[in-house]
Amino acid sequence: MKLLLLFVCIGLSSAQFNPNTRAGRTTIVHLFEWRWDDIAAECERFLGPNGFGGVQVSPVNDHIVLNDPWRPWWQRYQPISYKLCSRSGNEQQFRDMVTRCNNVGVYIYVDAIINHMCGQGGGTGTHSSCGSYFNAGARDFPSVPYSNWDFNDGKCRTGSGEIENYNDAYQVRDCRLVGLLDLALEKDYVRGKIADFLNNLINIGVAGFRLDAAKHMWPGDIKAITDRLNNLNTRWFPGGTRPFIFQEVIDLGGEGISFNEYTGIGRVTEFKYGARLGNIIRKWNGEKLSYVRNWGEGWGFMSSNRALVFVDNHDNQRGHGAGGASILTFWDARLYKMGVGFMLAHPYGFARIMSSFRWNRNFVNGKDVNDWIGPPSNGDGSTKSVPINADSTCGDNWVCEHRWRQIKNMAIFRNVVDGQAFTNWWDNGSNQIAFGRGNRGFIVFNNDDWYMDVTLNTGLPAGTYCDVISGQKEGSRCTGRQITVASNGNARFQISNQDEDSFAAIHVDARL
Ligand code: AAO
Repeated sequence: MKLLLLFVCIGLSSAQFNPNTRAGRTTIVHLFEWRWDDIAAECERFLGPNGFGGVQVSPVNDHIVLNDPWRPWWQRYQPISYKLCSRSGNEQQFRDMVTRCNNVGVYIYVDAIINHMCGQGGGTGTHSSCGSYFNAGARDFPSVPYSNWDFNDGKCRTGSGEIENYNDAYQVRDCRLVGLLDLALEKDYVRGKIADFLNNLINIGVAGFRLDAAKHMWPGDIKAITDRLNNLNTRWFPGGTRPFIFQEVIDLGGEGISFNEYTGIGRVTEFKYGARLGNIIRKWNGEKLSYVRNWGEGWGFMSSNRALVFVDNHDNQRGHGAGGASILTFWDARLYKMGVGFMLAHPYGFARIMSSFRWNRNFVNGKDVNDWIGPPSNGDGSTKSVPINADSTCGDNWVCEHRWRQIKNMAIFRNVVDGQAFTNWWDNGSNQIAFGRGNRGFIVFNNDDWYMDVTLNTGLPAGTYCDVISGQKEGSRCTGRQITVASNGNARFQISNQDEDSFAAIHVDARL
Protein backbone atom coordinates (compact mmCIF):
# COMPACT_ATOMS: atom_id res chain seq x y z
CA MET A 1 0.00 0.00 0.00
CA LYS A 2 2.79 2.38 0.95
CA LEU A 3 4.54 1.55 -2.30
CA LEU A 4 1.37 2.19 -4.24
CA LEU A 5 0.94 5.57 -2.58
CA LEU A 6 4.52 6.42 -3.44
CA PHE A 7 3.90 5.62 -7.10
CA VAL A 8 0.73 7.69 -7.12
CA CYS A 9 2.59 10.63 -5.60
CA ILE A 10 5.47 10.43 -8.08
CA GLY A 11 2.97 10.05 -10.90
CA LEU A 12 1.03 13.11 -9.80
CA SER A 13 3.95 15.41 -9.27
CA SER A 14 5.98 14.39 -12.30
CA ALA A 15 3.00 15.04 -14.54
CA GLN A 16 3.37 18.79 -13.99
CA PHE A 17 6.53 18.63 -16.13
CA ASN A 18 4.63 17.26 -19.08
CA PRO A 19 3.57 20.04 -21.46
CA ASN A 20 0.40 18.13 -22.36
CA THR A 21 0.77 18.97 -26.02
CA ARG A 22 -0.75 16.50 -28.49
CA ALA A 23 1.53 13.65 -29.57
CA GLY A 24 3.99 14.88 -32.20
CA ARG A 25 3.53 18.56 -31.30
CA THR A 26 6.64 19.86 -29.61
CA THR A 27 6.57 23.66 -29.34
CA ILE A 28 4.45 26.46 -27.95
CA VAL A 29 4.39 30.04 -29.15
CA HIS A 30 3.96 33.15 -27.00
CA LEU A 31 1.46 35.34 -28.83
CA PHE A 32 2.43 38.37 -26.76
CA GLU A 33 -0.47 40.80 -26.27
CA TRP A 34 -2.66 39.19 -28.95
CA ARG A 35 -6.45 39.51 -28.59
CA TRP A 36 -8.37 36.32 -27.82
CA ASP A 37 -10.36 36.54 -31.07
CA ASP A 38 -7.14 36.72 -33.08
CA ILE A 39 -5.59 33.79 -31.22
CA ALA A 40 -8.67 31.65 -31.86
CA ALA A 41 -8.42 32.42 -35.58
CA GLU A 42 -4.66 31.79 -35.57
CA CYS A 43 -5.13 28.36 -33.98
CA GLU A 44 -7.55 27.36 -36.70
CA ARG A 45 -5.89 28.89 -39.76
CA PHE A 46 -2.18 28.51 -38.93
CA LEU A 47 -1.05 26.91 -35.67
CA GLY A 48 -3.14 23.73 -35.90
CA PRO A 49 -2.31 23.02 -39.57
CA ASN A 50 1.42 23.64 -38.95
CA GLY A 51 1.74 21.39 -35.92
CA PHE A 52 2.20 23.94 -33.14
CA GLY A 53 1.44 22.45 -29.73
CA GLY A 54 0.08 25.47 -27.91
CA VAL A 55 0.00 29.16 -27.16
CA GLN A 56 1.27 31.05 -24.13
CA VAL A 57 -1.23 33.89 -23.77
CA SER A 58 -0.73 37.21 -21.99
CA PRO A 59 -2.26 37.53 -18.49
CA VAL A 60 -5.99 36.84 -18.66
CA ASN A 61 -7.33 38.51 -15.53
CA ASP A 62 -8.45 41.96 -14.42
CA HIS A 63 -5.49 44.37 -14.42
CA ILE A 64 -4.77 48.03 -13.80
CA VAL A 65 -5.19 50.46 -16.72
CA LEU A 66 -2.50 53.12 -16.79
CA ASN A 67 -1.86 56.29 -18.76
CA ASP A 68 -4.91 55.84 -20.94
CA PRO A 69 -4.81 55.72 -23.95
CA TRP A 70 -1.02 55.14 -24.03
CA ARG A 71 -1.27 51.96 -22.02
CA PRO A 72 2.08 50.25 -21.33
CA TRP A 73 2.29 46.54 -22.12
CA TRP A 74 3.32 45.85 -18.51
CA GLN A 75 0.06 47.03 -16.98
CA ARG A 76 -1.16 43.44 -17.37
CA TYR A 77 1.41 42.33 -14.81
CA GLN A 78 -0.53 44.31 -12.18
CA PRO A 79 -3.64 42.34 -11.18
CA ILE A 80 -6.71 43.98 -9.66
CA SER A 81 -8.88 40.85 -9.39
CA TYR A 82 -9.29 37.37 -10.86
CA LYS A 83 -12.18 38.27 -13.12
CA LEU A 84 -11.52 37.37 -16.74
CA CYS A 85 -11.50 40.65 -18.62
CA SER A 86 -8.27 42.03 -19.93
CA ARG A 87 -6.80 44.05 -22.72
CA SER A 88 -7.09 40.92 -24.90
CA GLY A 89 -10.82 40.49 -24.45
CA ASN A 90 -13.63 39.51 -22.13
CA GLU A 91 -14.52 36.18 -20.52
CA GLN A 92 -16.79 35.08 -23.37
CA GLN A 93 -14.02 35.72 -25.90
CA PHE A 94 -11.53 33.89 -23.69
CA ARG A 95 -13.79 30.83 -23.40
CA ASP A 96 -14.43 30.86 -27.13
CA MET A 97 -10.66 30.98 -27.81
CA VAL A 98 -9.89 28.07 -25.47
CA THR A 99 -12.63 25.94 -27.03
CA ARG A 100 -11.66 26.70 -30.63
CA CYS A 101 -7.92 26.22 -30.06
CA ASN A 102 -8.42 23.01 -28.08
CA ASN A 103 -10.67 21.67 -30.82
CA VAL A 104 -7.81 21.92 -33.31
CA GLY A 105 -5.29 20.44 -30.86
CA VAL A 106 -3.54 23.71 -29.96
CA TYR A 107 -3.58 24.15 -26.19
CA ILE A 108 -3.61 27.31 -24.09
CA TYR A 109 -1.03 28.16 -21.38
CA VAL A 110 -1.90 31.12 -19.18
CA ASP A 111 0.66 33.59 -17.84
CA ALA A 112 -0.46 33.57 -14.19
CA ILE A 113 0.41 36.59 -12.01
CA ILE A 114 -0.02 35.26 -8.49
CA ASN A 115 2.93 36.75 -6.62
CA HIS A 116 1.46 40.23 -6.31
CA MET A 117 -1.29 42.70 -7.16
CA CYS A 118 -0.74 46.18 -8.67
CA GLY A 119 2.00 48.61 -7.72
CA GLN A 120 1.66 50.36 -4.38
CA GLY A 121 1.41 53.66 -6.24
CA GLY A 122 -1.51 52.40 -8.33
CA GLY A 123 -3.92 54.82 -6.68
CA THR A 124 -7.60 54.29 -6.10
CA GLY A 125 -10.61 54.18 -8.39
CA THR A 126 -12.00 51.88 -11.04
CA HIS A 127 -9.21 52.17 -13.61
CA SER A 128 -9.00 48.41 -14.15
CA SER A 129 -9.73 46.37 -17.25
CA CYS A 130 -12.95 45.05 -15.65
CA GLY A 131 -13.79 48.43 -14.12
CA SER A 132 -13.33 47.04 -10.61
CA TYR A 133 -12.89 49.40 -7.67
CA PHE A 134 -9.59 49.14 -5.75
CA ASN A 135 -7.40 51.18 -3.42
CA ALA A 136 -3.71 50.28 -3.72
CA GLY A 137 -2.58 52.50 -0.84
CA ALA A 138 -5.08 50.82 1.53
CA ARG A 139 -4.32 47.34 0.07
CA ASP A 140 -8.00 46.97 -0.67
CA PHE A 141 -9.07 44.78 -3.61
CA PRO A 142 -12.75 44.06 -2.88
CA SER A 143 -13.34 42.13 -6.11
CA VAL A 144 -11.16 39.25 -4.85
CA PRO A 145 -11.47 40.26 -1.95
CA TYR A 146 -7.99 40.97 -0.51
CA SER A 147 -7.35 43.43 2.30
CA ASN A 148 -4.21 44.67 4.06
CA TRP A 149 -4.05 41.37 6.02
CA ASP A 150 -3.23 39.54 2.83
CA PHE A 151 0.05 41.26 1.98
CA ASN A 152 3.66 40.93 3.09
CA ASP A 153 4.21 44.52 4.26
CA GLY A 154 4.82 43.45 7.86
CA LYS A 155 7.18 40.65 6.94
CA CYS A 156 9.69 42.44 4.71
CA ARG A 157 12.79 43.61 6.59
CA THR A 158 14.27 46.12 4.17
CA GLY A 159 14.00 49.82 4.95
CA SER A 160 12.25 50.59 1.68
CA GLY A 161 9.95 47.56 1.73
CA GLU A 162 11.43 46.76 -1.68
CA ILE A 163 13.83 44.04 -2.80
CA GLU A 164 17.22 45.70 -2.33
CA ASN A 165 19.56 42.74 -2.60
CA TYR A 166 19.00 39.69 -4.81
CA ASN A 167 21.48 37.69 -2.73
CA ASP A 168 19.07 37.69 0.21
CA ALA A 169 16.43 35.04 -0.47
CA TYR A 170 14.13 36.49 2.23
CA GLN A 171 14.04 39.89 0.57
CA VAL A 172 13.42 38.39 -2.82
CA ARG A 173 10.40 36.46 -1.50
CA ASP A 174 9.01 38.75 1.19
CA CYS A 175 9.60 42.24 -0.16
CA ARG A 176 8.10 44.11 -3.08
CA LEU A 177 9.37 43.53 -6.62
CA VAL A 178 9.46 46.98 -8.29
CA GLY A 179 6.80 48.31 -5.93
CA LEU A 180 4.27 45.53 -6.63
CA LEU A 181 2.08 44.69 -3.61
CA ASP A 182 3.43 41.34 -2.44
CA LEU A 183 0.82 38.72 -1.50
CA ALA A 184 1.21 36.69 1.72
CA LEU A 185 1.21 33.30 0.05
CA GLU A 186 1.64 31.37 3.29
CA LYS A 187 -1.96 32.29 4.19
CA ASP A 188 -4.50 29.58 3.52
CA TYR A 189 -7.00 32.23 2.49
CA VAL A 190 -4.69 33.70 -0.17
CA ARG A 191 -3.71 30.26 -1.46
CA GLY A 192 -7.38 29.42 -1.76
CA LYS A 193 -8.19 32.54 -3.79
CA ILE A 194 -5.32 31.81 -6.17
CA ALA A 195 -6.20 28.12 -6.51
CA ASP A 196 -9.83 29.08 -7.27
CA PHE A 197 -8.62 31.44 -9.99
CA LEU A 198 -6.39 28.81 -11.61
CA ASN A 199 -9.01 26.06 -11.24
CA ASN A 200 -11.55 28.26 -13.00
CA LEU A 201 -9.13 28.44 -15.94
CA ILE A 202 -8.49 24.69 -15.82
CA ASN A 203 -12.22 24.02 -15.90
CA ILE A 204 -12.56 26.30 -18.92
CA GLY A 205 -9.97 24.10 -20.64
CA VAL A 206 -6.46 25.53 -20.34
CA ALA A 207 -3.54 23.06 -20.33
CA GLY A 208 -1.12 24.79 -17.96
CA PHE A 209 0.46 27.90 -16.54
CA ARG A 210 3.54 30.08 -16.69
CA LEU A 211 4.03 31.15 -13.07
CA ASP A 212 5.24 34.74 -13.27
CA ALA A 213 7.89 35.86 -10.79
CA ALA A 214 8.16 32.36 -9.28
CA LYS A 215 11.56 33.29 -7.85
CA HIS A 216 9.73 35.80 -5.68
CA MET A 217 7.56 33.11 -4.11
CA TRP A 218 8.71 30.45 -1.61
CA PRO A 219 8.75 27.05 -3.34
CA GLY A 220 6.65 25.61 -0.50
CA ASP A 221 3.95 28.20 -1.10
CA ILE A 222 3.87 27.45 -4.82
CA LYS A 223 3.63 23.75 -4.12
CA ALA A 224 0.76 24.28 -1.67
CA ILE A 225 -1.10 26.06 -4.45
CA THR A 226 -0.32 23.65 -7.29
CA ASP A 227 -1.32 20.73 -5.04
CA ARG A 228 -4.80 22.24 -4.95
CA LEU A 229 -5.19 22.35 -8.71
CA ASN A 230 -7.73 20.22 -10.52
CA ASN A 231 -6.89 17.76 -13.25
CA LEU A 232 -7.44 19.08 -16.75
CA ASN A 233 -10.86 19.19 -18.38
CA THR A 234 -11.71 15.70 -19.70
CA ARG A 235 -13.52 17.17 -22.69
CA TRP A 236 -10.06 17.52 -24.23
CA PHE A 237 -7.55 15.74 -21.97
CA PRO A 238 -7.32 12.17 -20.63
CA GLY A 239 -8.63 11.72 -17.09
CA GLY A 240 -6.03 12.42 -14.40
CA THR A 241 -3.95 14.85 -16.52
CA ARG A 242 -2.13 17.41 -14.38
CA PRO A 243 -1.73 21.03 -15.53
CA PHE A 244 1.67 21.82 -17.06
CA ILE A 245 3.58 24.18 -14.74
CA PHE A 246 6.54 26.26 -15.84
CA GLN A 247 8.01 28.75 -13.43
CA GLU A 248 9.73 32.01 -14.30
CA VAL A 249 12.92 31.82 -12.27
CA ILE A 250 15.82 33.93 -13.51
CA ASP A 251 19.04 32.20 -12.52
CA LEU A 252 22.11 33.20 -14.49
CA GLY A 253 24.23 32.04 -11.56
CA GLY A 254 25.75 33.98 -8.70
CA GLU A 255 22.55 34.93 -6.84
CA GLY A 256 21.00 33.74 -3.58
CA ILE A 257 18.29 31.69 -5.29
CA SER A 258 18.84 28.69 -7.53
CA PHE A 259 16.59 27.10 -10.16
CA ASN A 260 17.12 23.85 -8.22
CA GLU A 261 14.69 24.97 -5.55
CA TYR A 262 11.87 24.89 -8.12
CA THR A 263 12.52 21.88 -10.36
CA GLY A 264 10.61 19.62 -7.97
CA ILE A 265 7.37 21.49 -8.68
CA GLY A 266 7.36 21.91 -12.44
CA ARG A 267 9.57 23.05 -15.26
CA VAL A 268 11.67 26.18 -14.94
CA THR A 269 12.65 28.84 -17.48
CA GLU A 270 16.32 28.31 -18.43
CA PHE A 271 17.52 31.91 -18.87
CA LYS A 272 21.11 30.87 -19.46
CA TYR A 273 20.02 29.35 -22.77
CA GLY A 274 19.19 32.57 -24.62
CA ALA A 275 21.93 34.60 -22.95
CA ARG A 276 24.67 32.13 -23.92
CA LEU A 277 23.26 31.40 -27.37
CA GLY A 278 23.19 35.15 -28.09
CA ASN A 279 26.89 35.43 -27.27
CA ILE A 280 27.72 32.43 -29.45
CA ILE A 281 25.80 33.54 -32.51
CA ARG A 282 26.97 37.14 -32.18
CA LYS A 283 30.52 35.74 -31.73
CA TRP A 284 31.07 37.89 -28.66
CA ASN A 285 33.66 37.14 -25.96
CA GLY A 286 35.49 34.73 -28.26
CA GLU A 287 32.50 32.37 -28.38
CA LYS A 288 32.22 29.96 -31.32
CA LEU A 289 29.39 27.84 -32.66
CA SER A 290 31.63 24.79 -32.51
CA TYR A 291 31.54 25.05 -28.70
CA VAL A 292 27.89 23.92 -28.60
CA ARG A 293 28.83 20.30 -29.20
CA ASN A 294 27.88 19.53 -25.56
CA TRP A 295 25.07 22.13 -25.39
CA GLY A 296 22.62 21.58 -22.54
CA GLU A 297 23.54 20.06 -19.19
CA GLY A 298 27.18 20.18 -20.36
CA TRP A 299 26.91 23.96 -20.18
CA GLY A 300 25.63 23.94 -16.60
CA PHE A 301 21.98 24.15 -17.61
CA MET A 302 19.30 22.33 -15.59
CA SER A 303 18.27 18.86 -16.79
CA SER A 304 16.60 18.85 -20.14
CA ASN A 305 13.35 17.38 -18.81
CA ARG A 306 13.00 20.31 -16.39
CA ALA A 307 13.87 23.13 -18.78
CA LEU A 308 11.62 25.53 -20.67
CA VAL A 309 13.83 27.11 -23.34
CA PHE A 310 13.55 30.20 -25.52
CA VAL A 311 15.83 32.52 -27.47
CA ASP A 312 14.16 35.69 -26.16
CA ASN A 313 11.09 36.56 -24.11
CA HIS A 314 8.78 39.56 -23.80
CA ASP A 315 11.06 41.07 -21.12
CA ASN A 316 14.57 40.59 -22.41
CA GLN A 317 13.71 41.51 -25.98
CA ARG A 318 13.30 45.07 -24.63
CA GLY A 319 15.90 45.22 -21.85
CA HIS A 320 13.67 44.07 -18.95
CA GLY A 321 14.46 41.00 -16.86
CA ALA A 322 17.80 39.35 -17.51
CA GLY A 323 20.11 38.41 -20.33
CA GLY A 324 21.37 41.77 -21.45
CA ALA A 325 22.53 42.92 -24.86
CA SER A 326 23.46 39.47 -26.17
CA ILE A 327 19.81 38.39 -26.42
CA LEU A 328 18.81 37.75 -30.04
CA THR A 329 15.50 39.23 -31.19
CA PHE A 330 13.56 39.90 -34.39
CA TRP A 331 15.40 43.23 -34.61
CA ASP A 332 18.48 41.21 -35.71
CA ALA A 333 16.45 38.95 -37.98
CA ARG A 334 19.28 37.09 -39.71
CA LEU A 335 21.00 36.07 -36.49
CA TYR A 336 17.66 35.50 -34.79
CA LYS A 337 16.54 32.92 -37.36
CA MET A 338 19.81 31.06 -36.82
CA GLY A 339 19.28 31.09 -33.06
CA VAL A 340 15.70 29.88 -33.24
CA GLY A 341 16.70 27.33 -35.90
CA PHE A 342 19.36 25.96 -33.58
CA MET A 343 16.98 25.79 -30.62
CA LEU A 344 14.32 23.95 -32.60
CA ALA A 345 16.80 21.46 -34.06
CA HIS A 346 18.51 20.69 -30.75
CA PRO A 347 16.87 18.15 -28.41
CA TYR A 348 17.50 20.06 -25.15
CA GLY A 349 14.45 21.38 -23.27
CA PHE A 350 10.84 22.14 -24.09
CA ALA A 351 10.84 25.03 -26.58
CA ARG A 352 8.84 28.23 -26.67
CA ILE A 353 8.85 30.52 -29.71
CA MET A 354 8.38 34.28 -29.26
CA SER A 355 5.91 36.27 -31.37
CA SER A 356 6.23 40.02 -30.91
CA PHE A 357 4.99 43.44 -31.92
CA ARG A 358 7.25 46.17 -33.28
CA TRP A 359 7.60 49.46 -31.40
CA ASN A 360 9.55 52.69 -31.90
CA ARG A 361 12.78 52.05 -30.07
CA ASN A 362 14.55 55.14 -28.79
CA PHE A 363 17.92 54.56 -27.17
CA VAL A 364 19.11 57.22 -24.75
CA ASN A 365 22.49 56.41 -23.18
CA GLY A 366 22.12 52.79 -24.22
CA LYS A 367 18.65 52.33 -22.72
CA ASP A 368 15.45 52.15 -24.77
CA VAL A 369 13.23 54.80 -23.22
CA ASN A 370 10.31 53.39 -25.21
CA ASP A 371 10.55 49.94 -23.62
CA TRP A 372 7.06 50.48 -22.13
CA ILE A 373 5.17 50.88 -25.42
CA GLY A 374 2.16 48.60 -25.67
CA PRO A 375 0.85 46.56 -28.60
CA PRO A 376 -0.39 48.17 -31.83
CA SER A 377 -3.43 50.12 -30.65
CA ASN A 378 -6.32 52.21 -31.84
CA GLY A 379 -6.77 55.84 -30.79
CA ASP A 380 -8.87 54.84 -27.78
CA GLY A 381 -6.12 52.54 -26.47
CA SER A 382 -7.78 49.28 -27.50
CA THR A 383 -5.49 46.67 -29.04
CA LYS A 384 -5.57 46.30 -32.81
CA SER A 385 -6.37 42.96 -34.32
CA VAL A 386 -3.71 41.12 -36.36
CA PRO A 387 -4.17 41.47 -40.14
CA ILE A 388 -2.73 38.66 -42.30
CA ASN A 389 -1.07 39.71 -45.57
CA ALA A 390 -1.36 37.79 -48.83
CA ASP A 391 2.16 36.37 -48.36
CA SER A 392 1.14 35.01 -44.94
CA THR A 393 3.09 37.61 -42.92
CA CYS A 394 1.32 39.94 -40.50
CA GLY A 395 0.56 43.64 -40.84
CA ASP A 396 0.13 46.62 -38.50
CA ASN A 397 3.46 46.08 -36.71
CA TRP A 398 2.69 42.56 -35.52
CA VAL A 399 5.97 40.75 -36.22
CA CYS A 400 4.65 37.16 -36.18
CA GLU A 401 8.08 35.50 -36.00
CA HIS A 402 6.23 32.16 -35.78
CA ARG A 403 5.00 32.72 -39.34
CA TRP A 404 8.46 33.38 -40.80
CA ARG A 405 9.09 30.49 -43.20
CA GLN A 406 12.37 29.49 -41.55
CA ILE A 407 10.87 29.42 -38.04
CA LYS A 408 7.60 27.74 -39.00
CA ASN A 409 9.53 25.07 -40.92
CA MET A 410 11.88 24.47 -38.00
CA ALA A 411 8.87 24.03 -35.68
CA ILE A 412 7.78 21.28 -38.09
CA PHE A 413 11.37 19.89 -38.16
CA ARG A 414 11.27 19.58 -34.35
CA ASN A 415 8.04 17.56 -34.59
CA VAL A 416 9.48 15.31 -37.29
CA VAL A 417 12.64 14.50 -35.30
CA ASP A 418 10.88 14.24 -31.93
CA GLY A 419 12.45 11.54 -29.74
CA GLN A 420 15.49 11.07 -32.00
CA ALA A 421 19.01 11.24 -30.60
CA PHE A 422 21.54 14.01 -31.23
CA THR A 423 23.79 12.43 -33.89
CA ASN A 424 26.35 12.96 -36.68
CA TRP A 425 27.96 16.03 -35.15
CA TRP A 426 30.46 17.88 -37.34
CA ASP A 427 32.29 21.15 -36.89
CA ASN A 428 35.20 23.00 -38.50
CA GLY A 429 36.63 24.17 -35.18
CA SER A 430 35.13 27.59 -35.83
CA ASN A 431 31.56 28.65 -36.63
CA GLN A 432 30.48 25.98 -39.08
CA ILE A 433 28.61 23.10 -37.49
CA ALA A 434 26.18 20.36 -38.42
CA PHE A 435 24.22 17.73 -36.56
CA GLY A 436 21.47 15.25 -37.11
CA ARG A 437 18.55 13.82 -35.22
CA GLY A 438 18.78 10.08 -35.80
CA ASN A 439 17.70 9.20 -39.32
CA ARG A 440 14.96 11.87 -39.45
CA GLY A 441 16.60 15.27 -39.86
CA PHE A 442 19.89 17.13 -40.35
CA ILE A 443 20.90 20.79 -40.01
CA VAL A 444 23.99 22.74 -41.10
CA PHE A 445 25.08 26.25 -40.03
CA ASN A 446 27.69 28.54 -41.55
CA ASN A 447 28.26 31.44 -39.16
CA ASP A 448 31.84 32.01 -40.34
CA ASP A 449 32.78 34.91 -42.59
CA TRP A 450 33.62 32.63 -45.50
CA TYR A 451 32.05 30.16 -47.90
CA MET A 452 31.27 26.62 -46.80
CA ASP A 453 31.50 23.60 -49.09
CA VAL A 454 31.50 20.28 -47.25
CA THR A 455 30.28 16.75 -47.70
CA LEU A 456 28.80 15.36 -44.49
CA ASN A 457 27.22 12.17 -43.25
CA THR A 458 23.61 13.09 -42.56
CA GLY A 459 22.37 9.72 -41.31
CA LEU A 460 19.32 10.13 -43.56
CA PRO A 461 17.97 7.68 -46.15
CA ALA A 462 19.04 8.36 -49.73
CA GLY A 463 16.94 10.79 -51.71
CA THR A 464 16.39 14.35 -52.82
CA TYR A 465 15.39 16.65 -49.98
CA CYS A 466 14.10 20.21 -49.90
CA ASP A 467 16.04 22.58 -47.68
CA VAL A 468 13.32 23.99 -45.42
CA ILE A 469 15.26 27.20 -44.72
CA SER A 470 15.80 28.64 -48.23
CA GLY A 471 12.38 27.30 -49.22
CA GLN A 472 10.22 24.28 -48.61
CA LYS A 473 8.58 21.33 -50.30
CA GLU A 474 5.50 22.33 -52.27
CA GLY A 475 3.78 19.50 -54.13
CA SER A 476 6.54 17.61 -55.92
CA ARG A 477 9.13 20.38 -56.01
CA CYS A 478 11.38 22.42 -53.74
CA THR A 479 10.90 26.19 -53.65
CA GLY A 480 14.45 26.61 -52.31
CA ARG A 481 17.63 24.59 -52.64
CA GLN A 482 17.67 20.81 -53.12
CA ILE A 483 20.01 18.53 -51.20
CA THR A 484 20.86 15.08 -52.50
CA VAL A 485 21.62 12.41 -49.94
CA ALA A 486 23.59 9.46 -51.39
CA SER A 487 23.01 5.84 -50.41
CA ASN A 488 25.81 6.07 -47.83
CA GLY A 489 24.00 9.00 -46.15
CA ASN A 490 26.44 11.64 -47.43
CA ALA A 491 25.34 14.98 -48.81
CA ARG A 492 27.18 18.06 -50.07
CA PHE A 493 26.31 21.39 -48.48
CA GLN A 494 27.35 24.68 -50.06
CA ILE A 495 26.33 27.62 -47.92
CA SER A 496 27.56 31.13 -48.50
CA ASN A 497 28.06 33.49 -45.61
CA GLN A 498 26.29 36.00 -47.90
CA ASP A 499 23.12 33.93 -48.27
CA GLU A 500 19.89 35.42 -46.98
CA ASP A 501 20.05 32.69 -44.33
CA SER A 502 23.36 30.90 -43.91
CA PHE A 503 21.97 27.64 -42.68
CA ALA A 504 20.14 24.69 -44.21
CA ALA A 505 17.91 21.95 -42.79
CA ILE A 506 16.43 18.79 -44.25
CA HIS A 507 14.07 16.20 -42.82
CA VAL A 508 12.27 13.09 -43.98
CA ASP A 509 8.90 14.78 -44.42
CA ALA A 510 10.44 17.19 -46.94
CA ARG A 511 11.83 14.54 -49.29
CA LEU A 512 10.74 14.58 -52.93
C1 AAO B 1 6.30 48.64 -13.73
C2 AAO B 1 7.32 49.79 -13.82
C3 AAO B 1 8.04 49.95 -12.51
C4 AAO B 1 7.02 50.18 -11.39
C5 AAO B 1 6.06 49.00 -11.36
C6 AAO B 1 4.98 49.14 -10.32
O1 AAO B 1 8.24 49.51 -14.87
O2 AAO B 1 8.90 51.08 -12.61
O3 AAO B 1 7.69 50.28 -10.16
O4 AAO B 1 5.44 48.87 -12.65
O5 AAO B 1 4.23 50.26 -10.55
C7 AAO B 1 6.72 43.85 -15.86
C8 AAO B 1 7.72 44.92 -16.25
C9 AAO B 1 8.00 45.87 -15.13
C10 AAO B 1 6.70 46.44 -14.60
C11 AAO B 1 5.88 45.27 -14.09
C12 AAO B 1 4.56 45.66 -13.49
O6 AAO B 1 8.92 44.28 -16.66
O7 AAO B 1 8.80 46.94 -15.63
O8 AAO B 1 6.96 47.38 -13.54
O9 AAO B 1 5.59 44.40 -15.22
O10 AAO B 1 3.78 46.35 -14.40
C13 AAO B 1 12.91 40.53 -12.13
C14 AAO B 1 12.00 39.39 -11.70
C15 AAO B 1 11.22 38.78 -12.83
C16 AAO B 1 10.55 39.84 -13.70
C17 AAO B 1 11.63 40.78 -14.19
C18 AAO B 1 11.06 41.89 -15.06
O11 AAO B 1 12.77 38.40 -11.05
O12 AAO B 1 10.24 37.94 -12.27
O13 AAO B 1 12.24 41.40 -13.04
N1 AAO B 1 9.78 39.25 -14.80
C19 AAO B 1 8.31 39.03 -14.67
C20 AAO B 1 7.58 39.36 -15.95
C21 AAO B 1 7.61 40.85 -16.19
C22 AAO B 1 6.84 41.57 -15.08
C23 AAO B 1 6.97 40.92 -13.78
C24 AAO B 1 7.68 39.76 -13.56
C25 AAO B 1 6.15 41.45 -12.67
O14 AAO B 1 8.09 38.61 -17.00
O15 AAO B 1 7.08 41.19 -17.45
O16 AAO B 1 7.33 42.92 -14.97
O17 AAO B 1 4.89 40.79 -12.78
C26 AAO B 1 18.16 40.46 -11.81
C27 AAO B 1 17.39 39.35 -11.15
C28 AAO B 1 16.10 39.07 -11.85
C29 AAO B 1 15.30 40.35 -12.03
C30 AAO B 1 16.17 41.33 -12.82
C31 AAO B 1 15.46 42.62 -13.13
O18 AAO B 1 18.64 39.99 -13.08
O19 AAO B 1 18.14 38.17 -11.18
O20 AAO B 1 15.34 38.15 -11.07
O21 AAO B 1 14.10 40.05 -12.75
O22 AAO B 1 17.34 41.57 -12.04
O23 AAO B 1 15.23 43.31 -11.96
C32 AAO B 1 22.18 40.50 -15.25
C33 AAO B 1 22.13 39.51 -14.11
C34 AAO B 1 20.70 39.13 -13.81
C35 AAO B 1 19.99 40.36 -13.41
C36 AAO B 1 20.07 41.29 -14.59
C37 AAO B 1 19.40 42.59 -14.34
O24 AAO B 1 21.69 39.93 -16.46
O25 AAO B 1 22.85 38.39 -14.47
O26 AAO B 1 20.60 38.18 -12.80
O27 AAO B 1 21.43 41.58 -14.89
O28 AAO B 1 20.00 43.24 -13.28
